[in-house]
Amino acid sequence: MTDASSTPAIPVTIHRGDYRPPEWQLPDIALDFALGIDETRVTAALSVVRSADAPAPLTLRGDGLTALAVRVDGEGWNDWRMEGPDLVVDLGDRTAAVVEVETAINPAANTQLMGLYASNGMLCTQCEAEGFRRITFHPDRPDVLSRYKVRMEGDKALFPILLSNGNCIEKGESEGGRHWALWEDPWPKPSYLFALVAGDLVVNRDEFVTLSGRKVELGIWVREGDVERTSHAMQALKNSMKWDEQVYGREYDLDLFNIVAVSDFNMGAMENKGLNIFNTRYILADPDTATDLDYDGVEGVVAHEYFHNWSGNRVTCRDWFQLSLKEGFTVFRDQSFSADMGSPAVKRIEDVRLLRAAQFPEDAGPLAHPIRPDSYQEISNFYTATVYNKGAEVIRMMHAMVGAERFRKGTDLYFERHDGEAATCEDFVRAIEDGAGVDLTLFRRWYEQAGTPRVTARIESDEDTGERVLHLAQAVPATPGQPDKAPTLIPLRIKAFDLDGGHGIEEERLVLLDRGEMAVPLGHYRSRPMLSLNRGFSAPVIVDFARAGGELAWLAAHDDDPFARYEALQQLMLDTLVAAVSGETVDHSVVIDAVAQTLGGRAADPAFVAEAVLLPSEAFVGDQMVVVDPDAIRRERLALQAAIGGALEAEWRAILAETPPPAAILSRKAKGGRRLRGVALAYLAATGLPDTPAVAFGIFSDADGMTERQAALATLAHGDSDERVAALDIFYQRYRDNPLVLDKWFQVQAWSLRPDTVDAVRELAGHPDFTLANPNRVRSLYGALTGNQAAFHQADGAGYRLIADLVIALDPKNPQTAARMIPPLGRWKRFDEARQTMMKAELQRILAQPGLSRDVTEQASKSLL
Ligand code: 0A1
Ligand code: ZN
Repeated sequence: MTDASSTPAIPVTIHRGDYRPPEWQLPDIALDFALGIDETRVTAALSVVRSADAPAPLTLRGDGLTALAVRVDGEGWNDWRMEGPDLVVDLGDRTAAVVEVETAINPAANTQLMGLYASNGMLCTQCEAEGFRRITFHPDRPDVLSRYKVRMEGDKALFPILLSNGNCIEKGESEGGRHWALWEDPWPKPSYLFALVAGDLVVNRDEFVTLSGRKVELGIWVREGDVERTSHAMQALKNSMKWDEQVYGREYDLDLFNIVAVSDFNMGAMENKGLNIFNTRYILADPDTATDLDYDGVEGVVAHEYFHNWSGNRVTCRDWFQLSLKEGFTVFRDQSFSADMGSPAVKRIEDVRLLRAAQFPEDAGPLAHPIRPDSYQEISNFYTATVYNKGAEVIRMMHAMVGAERFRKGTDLYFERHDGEAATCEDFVRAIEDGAGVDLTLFRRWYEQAGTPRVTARIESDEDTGERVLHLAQAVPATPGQPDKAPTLIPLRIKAFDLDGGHGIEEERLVLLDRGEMAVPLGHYRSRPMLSLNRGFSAPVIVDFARAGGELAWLAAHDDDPFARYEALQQLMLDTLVAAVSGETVDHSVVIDAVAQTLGGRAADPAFVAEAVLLPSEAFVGDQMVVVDPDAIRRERLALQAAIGGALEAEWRAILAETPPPAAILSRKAKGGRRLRGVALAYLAATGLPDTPAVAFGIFSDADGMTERQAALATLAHGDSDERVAALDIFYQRYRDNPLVLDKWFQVQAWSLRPDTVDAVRELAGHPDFTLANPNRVRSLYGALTGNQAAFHQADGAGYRLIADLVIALDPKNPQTAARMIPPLGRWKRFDEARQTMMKAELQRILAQPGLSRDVTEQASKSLL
């Protein structure tokens, strides 16, 4: 198998409407692996049962495979042929048979990291979405579920540990220093949940007793030397298991739950049944090497993969168009879990920030698609912020409309109805309707329509009677392939504050905006009430609401919903920045006063305060503009930062003068305290006061953990001091052998606000520690650059060129990761003509490459539309 030949760039479009049930079912599969790094022999025995009425050939999908032998019911079989990469076996009029196929694969040559591949001498698998067909011929579609028995044999010295799904039912030694193990998974599962790991690993063992008293053995497998860094992941796993019992009534269903961490992985982690495989980034954490945010990432991803055991594995997806069925729901579940483990308000702020940073731009660009897409060329391209994060928002809205108790009735019904099945998004919505007793007819449009709805709000006042009416209007913008949109059901939590007293403050209510325009009577007020709208971000929409002066500042200080307070202050900052970028003279004092006021609450909730006083990102400011001007945004944002930094210098210094909480303490308060110190340092440094590099270097040197150390390093990296050079060098020397920390070293340099960042990134790509073979490393350098708006959009187009060069170099090795670098180039419509021309030229240059993968072809060609 060679990687180049395995993904032909034939742009075949698959349509959701073309779904047909499978013609053959495969109730049982026995796999036999003779393991080797350069060659692994796979014998698959598929018991097949015809489900079609009439004889039909058995089509087994392959990707880069050759059939070395085919047998049917134990006999050599000649009635088969290759159709492109697939194996078609003619079984005549048989209705059942055992089809055996032998293949040989080369894990060491598998740089795509899909199927069976080698990573640091260990063998592991990644099968979602369509990687199983790179291991053996198989229908490889999620609606074909089988019980798996897996036997593997290999050199005991190279592969002392042999793992697969389910339980190990037998093992033994064989000749020539080899050994073997037999695993059996009693739960029928689709092929994308198959997993195998063989390597030299050590384990952190623990156990969990389920609600019904069953003992589950837990294991987190890592490389020697890493086991000390797995305790946070283990605690997160046990907390997740308990939470899913308490909140969703879901119990774990095997005697064993294993997690393996690998350093070469395309995504975050994978929920294979009973054998989750993780990017090391989401398992390993200790105070010296991981920041508080890294810790939260571990907790969230461990929970996410664990929750998939029910939302994804026990109930899986009928086809890949239903991906949000498992992903949107599971993200909602992991978000709720993390909120319960920490601060709900801060978690909501982080989730909304991510949605706005990653999903809103996607929904506004050429790659916009509904959470349940209608078509795709390469399914790997649809593991998107839309399917995951907007998908989670859609579930959250249903939760908000019916309340926790009725929502639980709905999910209970969903799991009961569809356990063991491959279901659809429609099945989920119907279960919520039936279980919770709600009509979601109109709400279903969230599954059909792409684009972020825009809600326009206006308060009409009758000065004589004091009556106030809120007028709401909604519009969903046109997106590729969807020129006309219909109104959908938008649940908006609102509250009106009466400043004149007397008439009493209204309780919060949930307004269901279920038509194009709607009037909501607010009651009688002597003066215009302060209106808090879309509280808690109850709907993933953009709100246009012209506010009276001072309203945002009042809400930032007084709203009783912390998210709404955050939102008001952000809007105030955003309005100020947009005005400044548009050339208006702005008065920074309103923002400064609001920041000062918010800082007053820092003792009670430092984490919230840290989030609230942070300036909106450059990209988010850009999203408010018709034509993004990256240089002006950079300039004005730095100016506002410096103004806040200077005006409140004493507070920032006071915060930094306090003794930081010890890094090993991970309480909400300790994490919040560190976060606020990072923000304080950034504000102070923005002033450019001469002592700030020394202050940052002091924090860097004194830090007893990575949160403070990285914050100080990132601040220094923006500047031009000797301390910058020294800190980068110290950091590198100290952590050069720790890949996850070295990623941070690349990342802070690519995030830098220095004007020479693009050149620095180009140079770092030639650093001996840089490699295209490791997706984390690629993201730490190039991913960070695309997130650095003014650098990526540097006026001479050097940033665009660098990303296009990367895509071209990476595509032959790892098309999935290469394709994920393209969307930033696809945002060209939002920029000036010169930048548009250069961005399009780079997309065209990519498309002109011969032998391009399907992944990159789809993303680059759609990005030009
Ligand atoms: N289902 C996983 C995501 C995932 C998807 C594709 C992969 O292939 C490289 C890997 C992981 C999740 O949601 O966590
Ligand atoms: Zn997932």
